Amino acid sequence: MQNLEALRAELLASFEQAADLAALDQARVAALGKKGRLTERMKGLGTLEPDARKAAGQELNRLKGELTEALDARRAALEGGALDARLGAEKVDITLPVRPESEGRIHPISQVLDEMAAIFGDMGFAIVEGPDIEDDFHNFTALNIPPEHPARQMHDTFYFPERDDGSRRLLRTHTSPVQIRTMKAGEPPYRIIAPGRTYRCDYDITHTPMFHQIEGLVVDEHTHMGHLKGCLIDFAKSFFEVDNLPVRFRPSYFPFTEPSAEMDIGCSRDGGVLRIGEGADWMEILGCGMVNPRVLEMSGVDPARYQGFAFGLGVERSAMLKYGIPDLRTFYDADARWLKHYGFAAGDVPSLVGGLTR
Ligand code: 2NM
Repeated sequence: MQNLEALRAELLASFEQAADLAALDQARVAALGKKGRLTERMKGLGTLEPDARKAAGQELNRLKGELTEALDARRAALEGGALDARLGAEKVDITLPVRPESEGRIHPISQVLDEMAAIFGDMGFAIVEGPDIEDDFHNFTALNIPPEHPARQMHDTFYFPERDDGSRRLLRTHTSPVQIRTMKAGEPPYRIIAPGRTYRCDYDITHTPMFHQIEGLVVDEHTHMGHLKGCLIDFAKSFFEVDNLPVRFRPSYFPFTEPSAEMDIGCSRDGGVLRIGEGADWMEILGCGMVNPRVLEMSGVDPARYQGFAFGLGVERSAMLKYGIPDLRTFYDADARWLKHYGFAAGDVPSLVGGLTR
């Protein structure tokens, strides 16, 4: 057995030199296979005297164990190297469309909802959702809308059939019931926006029976009209991407706020083209006000301790103004050419860091 050490070195070297898994397997067969170099040595043990055979057998077995370990280690290294090489060679651009020929577009409503969520999210608002099917209390009563109010009439609100107890459920006519539910569910302070679908029994050139709103609510111990103005002015500048946007607040009336106001932004309509942020004209963009103490009370919030502001705006109308879409009814025609023209590329997710629109 004097040249066992030489065989060991030779076989170990043959494993190390194997450049890939196939070459390593060849080296394994040449060493440990049926007719391998080590196997041949083991077969030769039978010709030895018993004492010598025992010692030589132990030596060969030890070497076999060592070679098997070396093989495993080299195999693991080659496998790892193969994976590294594959990872290095294969590149996947996860920002590409799933199919290069993909023509999908983000609908302007989704785009504007995402933009508004980015703006209010950046100001610290949480986004809250609620059911489309509501009851009288959350949609009307808690909002201080009296029983004889025209909004409650059959021809303005979609009602479901009467139930056994005489109550009727309805499709929410605004997202305000989400604010009511939020107030009833937890303690102030609240700082939320409620985006979503709303329904009114109306269809003409400026109304569709389903449309979208975003409403906001901020309630704390010392929230005041200055907060309302600062928040909504910042929002409008950010949304319309105009730094010195002219704004004004006009007194208005809503049952759920007192005082109430409507917010206008400056614009021009010279030659029939609307330009936002310049000129002598005004354009109404949203309604707002200080939450009526009666609304706070009906929602379980102590009006002697807390006060706040709320606002609401139409998403379709905002999209039309910002992106120059002339006809409301085209939003829901499901016309692929319209969507290709007015839609947005997937992956262009609005953020204040990247710019709302690129
Ligand atoms: C508007 C205008 C003004 C409003 C009020 C509330 C609530 F639930 F807090 F009382 N939510 N939304 C509100 C206030 C909505 O839409 C034009």
